[in-house]
Amino acid sequence: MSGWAADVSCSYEPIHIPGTIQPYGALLVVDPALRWTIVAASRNASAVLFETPWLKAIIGSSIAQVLGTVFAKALLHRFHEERLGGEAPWQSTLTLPDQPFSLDASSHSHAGLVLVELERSRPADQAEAMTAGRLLQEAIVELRGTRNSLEALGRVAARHVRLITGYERVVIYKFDAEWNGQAIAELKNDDWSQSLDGLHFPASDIPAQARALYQRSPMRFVPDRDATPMPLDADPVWMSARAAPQAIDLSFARLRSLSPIHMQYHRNMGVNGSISMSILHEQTLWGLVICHHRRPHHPSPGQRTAAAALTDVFALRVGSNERAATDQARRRELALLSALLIHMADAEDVTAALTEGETTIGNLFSSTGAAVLYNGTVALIGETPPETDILELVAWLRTQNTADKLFQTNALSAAFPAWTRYTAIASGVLAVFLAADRSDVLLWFRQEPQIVNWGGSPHADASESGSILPRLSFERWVETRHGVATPWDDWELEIADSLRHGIMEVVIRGLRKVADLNDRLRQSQKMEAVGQLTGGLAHDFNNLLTGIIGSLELIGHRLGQGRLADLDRYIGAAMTSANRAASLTHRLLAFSRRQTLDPRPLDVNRLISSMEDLIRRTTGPGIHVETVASGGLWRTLCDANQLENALLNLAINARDAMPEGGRLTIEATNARLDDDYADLHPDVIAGQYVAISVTDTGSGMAAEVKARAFDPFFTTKPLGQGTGLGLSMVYGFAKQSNGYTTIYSEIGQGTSVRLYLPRYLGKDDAAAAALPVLLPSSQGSEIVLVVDDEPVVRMLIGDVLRDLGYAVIEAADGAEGLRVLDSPQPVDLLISDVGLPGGLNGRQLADAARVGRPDLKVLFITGYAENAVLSDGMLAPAMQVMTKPFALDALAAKIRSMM
Ligand code: BLA
Repeated sequence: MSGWAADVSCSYEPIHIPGTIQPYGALLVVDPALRWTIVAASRNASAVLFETPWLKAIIGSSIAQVLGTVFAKALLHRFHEERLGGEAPWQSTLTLPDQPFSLDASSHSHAGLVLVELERSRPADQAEAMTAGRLLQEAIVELRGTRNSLEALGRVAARHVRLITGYERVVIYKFDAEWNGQAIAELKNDDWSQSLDGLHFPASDIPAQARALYQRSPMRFVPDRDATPMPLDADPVWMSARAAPQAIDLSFARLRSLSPIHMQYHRNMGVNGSISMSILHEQTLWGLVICHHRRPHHPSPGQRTAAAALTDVFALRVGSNERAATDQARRRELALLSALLIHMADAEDVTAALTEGETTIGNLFSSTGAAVLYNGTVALIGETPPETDILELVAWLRTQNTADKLFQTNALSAAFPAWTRYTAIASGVLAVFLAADRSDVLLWFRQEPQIVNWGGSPHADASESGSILPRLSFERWVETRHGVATPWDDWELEIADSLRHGIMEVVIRGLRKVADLNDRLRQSQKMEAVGQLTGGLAHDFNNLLTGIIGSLELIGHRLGQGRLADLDRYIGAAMTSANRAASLTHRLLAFSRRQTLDPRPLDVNRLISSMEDLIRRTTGPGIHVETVASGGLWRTLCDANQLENALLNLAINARDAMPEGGRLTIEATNARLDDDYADLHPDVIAGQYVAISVTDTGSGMAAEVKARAFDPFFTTKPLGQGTGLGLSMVYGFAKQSNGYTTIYSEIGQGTSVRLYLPRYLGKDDAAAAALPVLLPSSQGSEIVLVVDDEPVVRMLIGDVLRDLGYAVIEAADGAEGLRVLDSPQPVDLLISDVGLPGGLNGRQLADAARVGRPDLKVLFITGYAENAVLSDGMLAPAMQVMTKPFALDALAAKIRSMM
């Protein structure tokens, strides 16, 4: 029987026994609609709650009568604030009057009921929780410092979870795209010979309904596999009055019994006590941290909480690791794409451009082979089936999903059995049709992943009654798989589509100028720099997130304990971290945006010092960053964002030239290029400049490298590490700003790139002056028209303006705005979103308004995607742009400066 059939069959398996719990704690079920009466309870409730279990009626009492009013009030409060979700139950401790022990409570609401689970604290719990907290801290420090390798990170996490909880074996389990999984790390007792490390397990071992639950509910805990389940008793009157008298849903109860078939699995594996915790990455179940013990094992609540927190930190760290890995692969393919397109723009022959020379389409997508069918000819690269079979395949492909430009599968033989004999080299295929007639096509092939080490045979056994049973053995079971290749990634499909687009534009429509490619390439270069940045920042980001989550957790904890004294401190810490994270994101977005050129008088010292932090984070701890601001620095006129972009590119180059660490100096000084210098350099105009140098102590460049350093696409970085556009962009930017770029470099000493930007002598621009401390308020009663389709944004802007003393008129779209502007209504300033519904965008609105009101001042506010509307060069006079998101005081300052 195949694994797939088992997955379907297992997905009907009930994932717990309804109506029973594990006996290590007690469960109370409360109906909020019935005045918070306890309507059901586990049969052990009074034994767990009371030292002397006299016959106290629990069912039928209110939760306040049994657990006290303080607890009941807090519970009610959380319920009304909807802070009792099963995903994040409320953890608290309470002590009942006259009872010598305290209770650890976990409460959540689900399906209209509130479930309170109580576990008696043991004498050692408090001390164990303290130790667990300390160990958790150590674990986080080590996880932060671990290099970007999944296995290394997994081992660190597993080792610390084991230290914190005392389990004999901890496994990090990762799902693949088909929900099969692999134990990617294992730490265990030496005397336990069974090893799961590296083994794969089929999807049916953790079937779909279990995965769906684990995505929402973070932990499964079984202290004793063989404990006798404890039944739930319910008030029969209440039960029969239920609209649908079904069992109480225990999905999110931490005490719930686990599926019997899974307990059998543990018996077969020799496991008794266990915990598994969900590793969530971008809202999906990435994997599990699985803990095993051969005997019963009962870590305390504090230890479990610490292990869960560590799992979350691991998930964050893994998330950034995966992003970095994808970024790197994507950047490599982007560089190849750029090279292919350039190649294409110069070449006469499409097929030759794609298949000959150093870079061919065969280099893309880790393919075994590729083919180009163009203009009736066929060219093959790498390992492929013979031409006749390829023609047969293409004839079939042309009949598939005829509306799509791309076709892809990672299991070709299943759909096209004629190719079953080629699975060893072509079990996956990606096809890109160049035009709608499907005559021309590019193909890539992938081979199957050969061998899988399963933990026991993945082909489930059926019992006599036909139900599927867990396997008996977990020994290594080697399978050679046929007919399935690694799936094509979404971003690979995107790149394939860009290539198709590029070929159509460049060749088929005859646009052979490199200039036509510039826009696309500039954007891909930016994406590359963003990738670099993200890689560098993700780490920091996680630190910040940890700060936020940690503080919030502490706040939650203290609130739970009713300790309100020190909360300000944690709220402050969380806010600080959140603000820092927000400013990093903001930078990143500003950077990746297609910019509208907006040259302004600029204080370079200020710009450099505002970037210092970002540069330091990008270059990493091995590089000492120093910025030198000289007094009396002249101002210059340029686009601040482009200058930031240039400096960042230079810093990244410098970092790459100093793999062993070193010093990076950024310095701004006044400079005079005199006539002698201008005579020597024909393109230089003598005059006053602001000179910004970026100097490293790295490997330096040889003369021939230096000579070509500004050429587009010239790069010294290994294939895949850069498109080579960094320096040429810097060069282009300086030229555009009427300045120059020079390089001084010596092998073994370092490199210094210097940007000369012309001195600006004009009137000071208010926006570039020092930031105002107080919100500037209106002088008279000027009138502002605000056009934005987003009501919340419109309201916020309106409120700020009114606070400042302006009169405000609001409009929800371009047409409504234009009606106001076409009327005699005086308007001093138009503030408009660029992207507006209803056929008239902000730019068109402003242009239309200026026909009748040529002096109207306009402030555009734009989001990321809309900037292109403004991007054809510079803005008309008295028009300015602000990009969302912005701080409200920055908006106020901008408006004041325009009035
Ligand atoms: C649940 N199966 C699970 C869980 C794990 C595994 C970790 C989560 C519950 C827990 O915390 O124990 C599987 N455990 C593994 C794997 C490793 C491991 C792969 O240690 C390897 C390192 N299981 C079967 C078959 C069926 C099945 C054939 O093998 C179905 C017929 C079902 N597994 C099954 C069900 C659950 C489960 C129903 C849900 C248990 C529950 O949450 O109630």
